Formats: sequence, C-alpha cells, structure tokens
Amino acid sequence: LETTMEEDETTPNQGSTAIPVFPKTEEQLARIKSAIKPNFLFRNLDEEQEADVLAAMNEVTIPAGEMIIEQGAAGDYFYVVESGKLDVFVKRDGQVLDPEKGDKPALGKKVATCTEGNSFGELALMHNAPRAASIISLTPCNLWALDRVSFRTILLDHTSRKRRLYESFLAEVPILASLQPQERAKIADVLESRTFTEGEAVITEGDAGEEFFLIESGSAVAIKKDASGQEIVVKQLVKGDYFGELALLNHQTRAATVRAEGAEKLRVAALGEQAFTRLLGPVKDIMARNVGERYGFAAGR
Ligand code: 1OR
Repeated sequence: LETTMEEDETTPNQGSTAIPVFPKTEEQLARIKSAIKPNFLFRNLDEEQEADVLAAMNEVTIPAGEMIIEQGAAGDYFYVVESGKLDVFVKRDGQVLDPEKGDKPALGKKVATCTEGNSFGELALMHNAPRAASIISLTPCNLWALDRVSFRTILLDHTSRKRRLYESFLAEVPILASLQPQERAKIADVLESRTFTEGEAVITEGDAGEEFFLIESGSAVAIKKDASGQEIVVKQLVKGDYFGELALLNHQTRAATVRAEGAEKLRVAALGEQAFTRLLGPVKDIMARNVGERYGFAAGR
C-alpha cells in the first residue's frame, strides 16, 4: 500500500522536525491562506498540518519572463500563485507547434496558464519524476514555495500521519469498540479535527445535519430550546463521547445545539455523512438502539 511507502520515507516521530519555519507577518499568513484556499491539495488538512504548511512556505517574487521550472529538471519546490500569471509549456518529440497559440520552439506547446490560487510543481515531487513541463512568468509574480521534504511530509504523509494521530484515541471510543483495528484506521483516514472555544456551537438545533462528531478532548453541552424559547441543557458530553448521529440516523434536522464548554478548548473529530454510512455500518445499528436510552424516543430508521 502507498501508505507503507510514505511511512518509510518519513521515519517514526519525525513530522515537524524536518520542516522549516519561515516566520511570517499576519498579513502574509492571510495572503497564503487565501492563495491555498481553492487548492484541492490543501483541502483536507487539519489545523496542525495547515499550520505546518503555512510556516514552511517561503515567499518568492519573480519578474516577468523568468523560467521558474524547466522541463526535465529535478523537482525541488511546489508553488502556489498568489498573484501574477505564468504559462506552462510541454515539449515533446514530433510536436506540431502553433506560435499563434503561444507555443514556443524552445519550450514546446503552451498547455496551460496559471494564475491566482493555482499551484504547480506537484508532479515531480509526488512521483519522484523529472519536471513534466516548463513554467515561465508572463507578468511579475508573487509565489509561495514549499520545499520537497515539507511537501511530502505534510501533504503526502497525510494518511499514515492521521492514522497514527487517531489510532489510540479511536481505540478508546466506546461506541467504536466493536470495530476491527482496520475499520478504525479507515475512519481515521477521513476524520477532520476542529477546535471550538467556550460558548461556540459545533452544531445548531434546526440546522441540516451533514456530519457526525467524536469528542477528542474538552467538553460540551447539548442544549434544546423549550416552547418558551428557554435553553435547557439536555446532555453533558466529554472525551470519547459522540454526537450528531441523530440527524444522520433519522434524516432530520439537528435536534439540539452542541456548544463547547469549559476553559479547555473543545476538540472534535468530524466524519461526513457518506463516510458515516459507509464506515460505521455495525456501529450505526448500535447507535440506533442507543437512541431510546439517550434521548427517550426511538430512532426513525
Ligand atoms: P512538475 O513538478 O512536473 C511542472 O513541474 C509542472 O507543470 C507540473 O508539475 C504541473 O504542476 C504543471 N502536463 C504536465 N504538467 C503540467 C501540466 C500538463 N499543466 C500544468 N502542469 N498538462 C498536460 C499537457 C499534455 C496540461 C494540463 C492542463
């Protein structure tokens, strides 16, 4: 499996040690965040990984007309475009070039243009291959560069790292006790950690339900409004507890609001509805059976 390979390359207990930290201003951090936001490679990072990426990225400013990547060269950096435009060229034997479309004899066919929020340079790093294209700035550009080791450690080691991160926690979650370790590992792959400070709502009564949650640390309260609009605490939730299953089991809106409580931050691991259905098959039945005991009424299905 690919995860075995990643694991070998990043050795135990490494993680952040190999990752450089380039100090940044708040303003720079905000600019990187908006530059990486549309990018699929960054979509599933948890907060810690995102913080690592932000710290490891280095600003690169280039004038127009500079070759930032040369086809065939070794891969060193992955780039995210903050501003500016760059053309992508691929050279192949026997290519028919059309200068009117921007093709260049020295560089080959113009195959794409990168602009704000786009990224490039991932292929060579992902596959340990030579650069598949040449990339030239059309205008002055502001780029954020992530070195090869950080790219592989943070973005590619995702799976094995998440498994390590969640393995012991999931083993101690009572509702998951009936699952095999392999089944828990699959859950670890798709969990997404989020933190909330005291008073912040994770879910809100009446909203559509799209996720299921496990409490990693901290505590929370489930609150319902009575007929007069008065808030009533219906349940205390602590580490290892789950919530948010009811809307998914019953296909109804959220029956309660769940809020972070206490000085310690609430950390939850979220599981999307599809993964909930796909990965929690046997557990879903147990949850449905628990509904009566937990809430005093039966699950719809
Ligand atoms: P890299 O590390 O190989 C060059 O360095 C980068 O150009 C490459 O990663 C991609 O990020 C980016 N084919 C190959 N590389 C492309 C292409 C591309 N477009 C962008 N890059 N295309 C196929 C051309 C037959 C164009 C696809 C639209």
